[in-house]
Amino acid sequence: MSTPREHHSDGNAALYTFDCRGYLIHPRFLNPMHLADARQHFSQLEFISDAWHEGQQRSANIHLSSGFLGTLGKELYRHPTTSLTIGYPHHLLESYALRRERGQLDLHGGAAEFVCGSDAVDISARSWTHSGRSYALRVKVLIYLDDVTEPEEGRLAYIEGSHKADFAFHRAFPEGRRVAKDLVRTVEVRAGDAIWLNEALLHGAERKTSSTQRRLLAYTFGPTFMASWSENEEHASTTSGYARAETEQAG
Ligand SMILES: O=C(O)CCC(=O)C(=O)O
Repeated sequence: MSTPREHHSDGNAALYTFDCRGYLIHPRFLNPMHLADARQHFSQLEFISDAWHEGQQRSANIHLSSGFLGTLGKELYRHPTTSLTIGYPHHLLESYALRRERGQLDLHGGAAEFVCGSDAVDISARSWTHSGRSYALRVKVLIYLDDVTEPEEGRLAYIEGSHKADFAFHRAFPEGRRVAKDLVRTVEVRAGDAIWLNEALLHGAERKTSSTQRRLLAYTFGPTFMASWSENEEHASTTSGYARAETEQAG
C-alpha cells in the first residue's frame, strides 16, 4: 500500500502525523528553479560506491560545499519542521547525496541493523512525545530530485509502526520484509518533495530495476548532545549481518 502525499502546515496536525506515522512529507519543497539548481550542483559532486550497497553511489558532507547545497543545509537547520520534530536545540549530524542505479535498499533505521543479532534494544534513534512536544533523536530530511512513483523505480519503503515498537522487527522477522508484507508501506515522491523522517522508523527502498535516474539529498539533524555516526568509524564501517542476510535472500 502506498501512503498519500499530504502536507500539514498546522503544527499540531504535523506533530500528530509525525508521531503516529513516523515521517512528514512536504510536497514540492523545492520549486522548479531550486530543483534545477539542486540537480546542477548534484552533477558537480564526486561520488564513490557505497560500501554496503553496490548499486548505490554516495557523496558525503554536501553541507560543506559552497553554493546551493550548503545553503540548503542551513535552510533545513532553520526550518520550523526540524525544530518541531526534534523539540530541543539541534545540530546537523551528517549530510550526503545518493545516486541509486539498481538494487534494493535494505531496511535500516537508527542502529537497528547493527544490533539485530543480539538482545540489545536499539536506542540510538528513539523518539517521544511529551506534554505536547515531540523529541526525536535523529531526523533525516530526504529531498528527492527525481520522481519515484513506480515500484521499479525503487520507492521508499518502511515498516509501519516500527518507530513505536518495543519489540525489534529484526527479531520478529529475521528473514526480513519478504515475510512481513502486511507491515510494509511505500511512499511515492515527486522531484522536489522533501521528507522529514524519524530515523527510528525502519526504512529502505524497493528493488530498482528501471533505468530512470534516482537522485536524492539527505541532511540528518539531532539534538546537540547526539553524535554523528562518523564519530565512531569502526561502527560506521560495519556491514550488518542482517543487511547481508536480506540481500542474499532477495538474490
Ligand atoms: O533511497 C531512499 O529513498 C532512502 C535513503 C535512505 O534511507 C538513507 O539514505 O538512509
